[in-house]
Amino acid sequence: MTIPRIVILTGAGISAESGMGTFRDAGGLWTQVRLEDVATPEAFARDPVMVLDFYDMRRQRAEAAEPNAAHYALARLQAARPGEVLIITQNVDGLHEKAAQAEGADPAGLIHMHGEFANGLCAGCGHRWKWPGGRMTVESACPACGARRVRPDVVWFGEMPYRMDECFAALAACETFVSIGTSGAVYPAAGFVAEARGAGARTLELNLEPSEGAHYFHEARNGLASQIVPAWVD
Ligand code: BJW
Repeated sequence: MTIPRIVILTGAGISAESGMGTFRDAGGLWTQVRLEDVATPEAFARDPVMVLDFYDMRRQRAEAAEPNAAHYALARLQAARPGEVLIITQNVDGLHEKAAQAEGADPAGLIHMHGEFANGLCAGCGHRWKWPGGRMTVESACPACGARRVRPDVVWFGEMPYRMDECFAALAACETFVSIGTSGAVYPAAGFVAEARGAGARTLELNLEPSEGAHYFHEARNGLASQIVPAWVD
């Protein structure tokens, strides 16, 4: 991809109206389950059955979910401006891809910095592959090395998010940075606005309410993603 003019960071809030739930809102995932019990490499080493069951339940919900008006609006923007719009998503649910396919947007304009439910990862050899469907269990074997240490290809706390060099290069060169549906509580994504603004980008937050980092943005619009994202795009 050429250097994009617009970089868009998305978080759980963009998928909330597709039924995916968020992490830190009232009733969010981390108010129901301790993240230390399910979203760290140590948790997987301690209790792989519980961690795999937790992710199987969420993978099934994601497979059944449909994009909402916000995902479609971003995909339309990408399709209308080929190569100019990069979406960096923290979400692992696959809803940006479904929208991109429907709107004819190039999937190369999407970075999954926290991985994808749709893939398996071998905790032994690091091989990543498209998960064929069905349950991921402690009996599942890596197709590359045969180890029975298969886990979802998602980035847990203490792990390095994916494709950070590409993200920071795009943030340093973009004209506009837009953050959608993210609380700004998790790094390195929470630092993207400062990075882009420091390099001269215009910055905009689209979120239900002001996020933890709202003061870093030039402009903020608050409301439901399904309404404020299409309004910004169109
Ligand atoms: C709506 C809406 C609607 C609702 N419309 N809006 C101190 C101690 C220990 C560690 C650290 C530390 N300081 C920093 C760290 C590092 C740590 C970290 O940030 N910890 C914080 C808790 C402090 N980060 C890491 O470990 C990361 N790795 C790392 O830093 O590597 C080193 C490195 C250094 C330098 C450069 C590069 C790397 C890895 C973080 C991995 C996060 N993983 C998870 C789980 C993924 C798999 C899974 O799904 O289970 O990622 S945690 C979870 O949080 C998930 C999300 O992607 C992420 C962010 O959440 P998000 O999307 O913002 O959701 P919410 O719920 O927080 O917010 C939703 C927002 O939407 C809200 O604002 C609502 O208002 C809004 N909303 N409905 C519009 N309808």
